[in-house]
Amino acid sequence: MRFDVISLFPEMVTKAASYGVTGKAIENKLVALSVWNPRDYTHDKHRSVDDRSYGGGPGMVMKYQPLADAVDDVKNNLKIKNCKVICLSPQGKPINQSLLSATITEVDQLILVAGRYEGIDERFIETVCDDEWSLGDYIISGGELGVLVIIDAITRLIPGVLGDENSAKQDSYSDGILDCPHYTRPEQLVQAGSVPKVLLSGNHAEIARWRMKQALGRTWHRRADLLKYKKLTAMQDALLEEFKFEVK
Ligand code: 9D3
Repeated sequence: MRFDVISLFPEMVTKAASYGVTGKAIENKLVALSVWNPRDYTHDKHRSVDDRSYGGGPGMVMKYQPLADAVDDVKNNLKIKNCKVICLSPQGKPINQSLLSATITEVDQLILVAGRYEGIDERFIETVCDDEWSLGDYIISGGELGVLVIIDAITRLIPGVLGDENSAKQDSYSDGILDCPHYTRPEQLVQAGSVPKVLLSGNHAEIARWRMKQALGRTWHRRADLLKYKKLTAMQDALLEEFKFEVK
């Protein structure tokens, strides 16, 4: 997978992506990341990437031409067949795991356009972008953090990126439900209590059963919306019923 990011703050993207799982994946050439600054595609003496909004009102709008020329440059340089241009904005469709896993099967290159200011000239979104994505219903200051979230989440899905220990299988095993609680040493904390007994039992079947029950129970408590369309196995149904009964 290749990520080509169009951003006015290139270092925000390259620096943040250089840590942890994404950083290793880049080092190991499992993903490629380049960032392109729209300011490098301006021709006026002030190198303007934004201008006032037609119709008036506060805030500046990102100009069509520097963004379109940056995207053209990426496409002409690399000529990758299965490429999508995605722009990040509060008006986009909210991303989720299934949108991202569908994307990785369809595409070898993502061109991610990070908006700044009040937004991007709508004609760029209509004619250059294939889709418009959002992080969700809250306001942040620009698209870069959205770009980083997408790069991180997609990189985790690439075979060979995660070790066997915390593999993508582990992630998808608990697909659509919340994770169970976790504990580490010491066994007892005077201020905070002790570790659930079953986890010390060495009975792996009982432990797996307890973990699934806790995962289902807290999903029911905290995120009932996730269970609404989720098909549970007969075993999961029984475990959740047990959990609910014990709560009452
Ligand atoms: C007054 C209207 N605002 C739009 C709802 C102005 C505005 C706020 C923030 C315009 C652009 C931005 C910058 N945000 C993003 O570029 C952004 C974003 C977000 O704010 N929330 C969730 N996902 C994303 S992805 C990019």
